[in-house]
Amino acid sequence: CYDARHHIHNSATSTVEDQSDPFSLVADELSILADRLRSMVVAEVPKLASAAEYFFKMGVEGKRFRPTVLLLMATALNMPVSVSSADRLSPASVVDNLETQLRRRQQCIAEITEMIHVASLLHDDVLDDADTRRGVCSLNSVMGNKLAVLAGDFLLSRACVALASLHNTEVVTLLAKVVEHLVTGETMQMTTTSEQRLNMQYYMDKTYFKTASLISNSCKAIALLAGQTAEAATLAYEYGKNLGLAYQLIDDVLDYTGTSASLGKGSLSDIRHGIVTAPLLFAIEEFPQLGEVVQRGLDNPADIDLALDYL
Ligand code: GRG
Repeated sequence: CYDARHHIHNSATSTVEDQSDPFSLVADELSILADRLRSMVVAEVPKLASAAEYFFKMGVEGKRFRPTVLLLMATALNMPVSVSSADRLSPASVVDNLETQLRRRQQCIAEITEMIHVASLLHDDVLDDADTRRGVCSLNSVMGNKLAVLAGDFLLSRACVALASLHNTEVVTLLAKVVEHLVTGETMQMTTTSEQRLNMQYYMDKTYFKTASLISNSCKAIALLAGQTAEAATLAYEYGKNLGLAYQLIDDVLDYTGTSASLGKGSLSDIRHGIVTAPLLFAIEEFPQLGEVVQRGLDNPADIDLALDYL
């Protein structure tokens, strides 16, 4: 994760396209995305404006993983725009224009996805009472929980307006449903019973809702806008789903292995909140006695230390 953050800042300033660095392939578009996000979060009430702008204007950009994947997928899937026989006689600039419009619509999906993602981070930090995010103080710790929740709502509203501007009901439905999935995943995490917390399938379902749904459905949206077949759109969805699941699994491992500096937030936060993720579930498969410790609830610091000894 740290490397990705490092890459993105290098890419944005690099003029040489490095074919082996996916971030650099879309560096120009990522910089347009940053500008557009800044211009889209202007609110009329100054307090709300400064809250909503917190992450977009401070240069605290995160890794931009989702927009990068989406822009790369657009590059891979866009076919030459088909033109009617009348248009075929038109100058090449007409075709260029259609291709530019398609790309712009796909960039809009990347912006919407990042706004939904940041809205979920703002709410998540309130729910977790987290004081650090993206290596700086979380918005809730600087401006309070109430403004952080409202700033998240504001970003969601801006995402909805941008979504509506695409005039594509299927894409609107896909991304609207993702917000429900994010809420579902978070609720599953908050209400896990002692039986569910040791169940790998429950963890994977929660991980789909919490992380993979946004990536998979936005990948599908990119394919649909590109005019791909339903089969190809489903493949784009499956690709995004597996990538999203892998991304969360790695994130969960890094919570154990990373440092606060490399993570941009505190480490060991899952186990300290009693949240059981993949590293612990795999360790329980190897050491069943660890399952008993985890089943007790991890409310006790001594149990957390005991569990960490097994990892
Ligand atoms: C208001 C949309 C909305 C949702 C409310 C709080 C909540 C329901 C959902 C939280 C979902 C959540 C925080 C999932 C974790 C996803 C995840 C892997 C976050 C970290 O993503 P990175 O590493 O972060 O891409 P950066 O900062 O780099 O963007």
